[in-house]
Amino acid sequence: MATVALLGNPNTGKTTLFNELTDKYAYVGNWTGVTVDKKMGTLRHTKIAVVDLPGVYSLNPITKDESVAIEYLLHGDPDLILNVTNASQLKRNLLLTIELLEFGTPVIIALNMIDDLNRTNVTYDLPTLAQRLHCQLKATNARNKKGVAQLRDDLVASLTELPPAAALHITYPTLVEQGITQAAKKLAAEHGMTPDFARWLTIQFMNQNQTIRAYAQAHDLKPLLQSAPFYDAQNFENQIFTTRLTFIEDTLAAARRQNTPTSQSEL
Ligand code: GDP
Ligand code: K
Ligand code: MG
Repeated sequence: MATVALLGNPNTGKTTLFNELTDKYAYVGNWTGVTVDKKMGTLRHTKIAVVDLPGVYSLNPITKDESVAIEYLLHGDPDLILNVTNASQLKRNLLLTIELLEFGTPVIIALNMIDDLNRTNVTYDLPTLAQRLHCQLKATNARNKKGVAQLRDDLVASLTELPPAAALHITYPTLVEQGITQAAKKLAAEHGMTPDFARWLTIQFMNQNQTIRAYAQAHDLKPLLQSAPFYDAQNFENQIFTTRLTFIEDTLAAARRQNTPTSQSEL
């Protein structure tokens, strides 16, 4: 049975959306040894499982609560990620989105709280965002149940009909990029990983993700990753962060439009 995982920053409306998308749910505790509950349900009128996870700002966990998201990606094997965002705070929200898009599992973005954005004079052209981010986006107002039925249909369609989009590949600064590419190639060849997962893992490892460091240790990947020529690259984390932020700013600038009284008015 297919599984959809809800992931996003705290307070973006994940649980509200989860409640609107599902018709029955249960709490499942103590999952992979983490004491935080995750909430599981089934997508209305389907047998597709939906999982609500604690909100995070990045996949690099600081607390145990925050590690649930990345543990779920590593071990939960979701078929589709529903990335719930606050449409008025995309610049910050898309930092997590990039980490999810790099992971390689298909992503649909809910631009939730679209009612708040509609009260400003800014709107976004969804086809432009979709093209730049390599994924579908849907505007929703989970509190007023607007856009939720369409989102549900999109989730079903992308699990049953549509070919999955390729993972997002942001090109990082030259030395960092060369290092990532080289280590990811070796990981894929020597450890049977998909190229997308190998690339994602390398980036997360170099970005000091402690969960991924432990994963690399457990799977004996550390020597390979630490032998990469960029291992001592100065300010690796800074370069990754800055490149992602520039990508987000360019993406939002390309998609930004002046709001008119009629645009998206039904939401
Ligand atoms: P979570 O932390 O991501 O699970 O977020 P919640 O589902 O708990 O929602 C946080 C708050 O945002 C609650 O007060 C919700 O009622 C509110 N909320 C959720 N979706 C929307 C929306 O689309 N528009 C508005 N205005 N508020 C929303
Ligand atoms: K909350
Ligand atoms: Mg919640």
